[in-house]
Amino acid sequence: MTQYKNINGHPHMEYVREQLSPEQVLERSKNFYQLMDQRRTIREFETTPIPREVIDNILKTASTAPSGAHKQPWTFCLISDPKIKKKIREAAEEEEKISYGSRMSDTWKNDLKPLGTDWEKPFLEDAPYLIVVFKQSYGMENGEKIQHYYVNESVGIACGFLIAAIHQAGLATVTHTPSPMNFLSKILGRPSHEKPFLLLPVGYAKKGTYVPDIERKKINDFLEEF
Ligand code: IYR
Repeated sequence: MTQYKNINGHPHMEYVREQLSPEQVLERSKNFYQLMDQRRTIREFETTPIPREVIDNILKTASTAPSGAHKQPWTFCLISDPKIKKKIREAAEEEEKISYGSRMSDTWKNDLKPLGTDWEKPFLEDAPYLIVVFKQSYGMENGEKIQHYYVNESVGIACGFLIAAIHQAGLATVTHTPSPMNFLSKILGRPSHEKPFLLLPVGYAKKGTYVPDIERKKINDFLEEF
């Protein structure tokens, strides 16, 4: 039976944790690491449809993320309409052409060379779904402003959960950040308190696609222990 008590006049319920042996904890930590270590950023997708229920599960997973004062300061826009995907691709490529042509420094472009990126973004039409994540600088309820906290941190964590859920389901994505991104607010008709944060195409990785042969930092290279 779930136990309840009041704290500051608000209902709290007892948190019952899963009972696992130390061996099970070790096994689960290892399995999850091995799964996540297989994740790669994918830039070429199959057009194969994905059941809507899968996408809903992925989105619901993202929305389990912790957030400042539990304000959940995010809106996820889900796009499958080919006409809107085309509009987004055209607008993104227009910006990216300028970025790669003149806005990005030579150092930046050099840093991207190993990844093989360019201004062309066919994945914005090929992937069956696009998810555009908006951060809410503040909330709006019945015409009233609601204060939000740690918005970037909260939305960033939700995006991390989203990317993990996409990978865990056997699907792929790329964290696309066309800059500037305000065309997304216009195309999707978002209110002014919402700002575009990240664009993620979701689909199956294209058969025969290639990813850069890069290494991840080893634990001793990113960990400082005290
Ligand atoms: N937004 C551009 C450029 C780009 C920037 C970084 I930093 C990357 O890691 C990858 C790409 C694009 O999406 O191509």
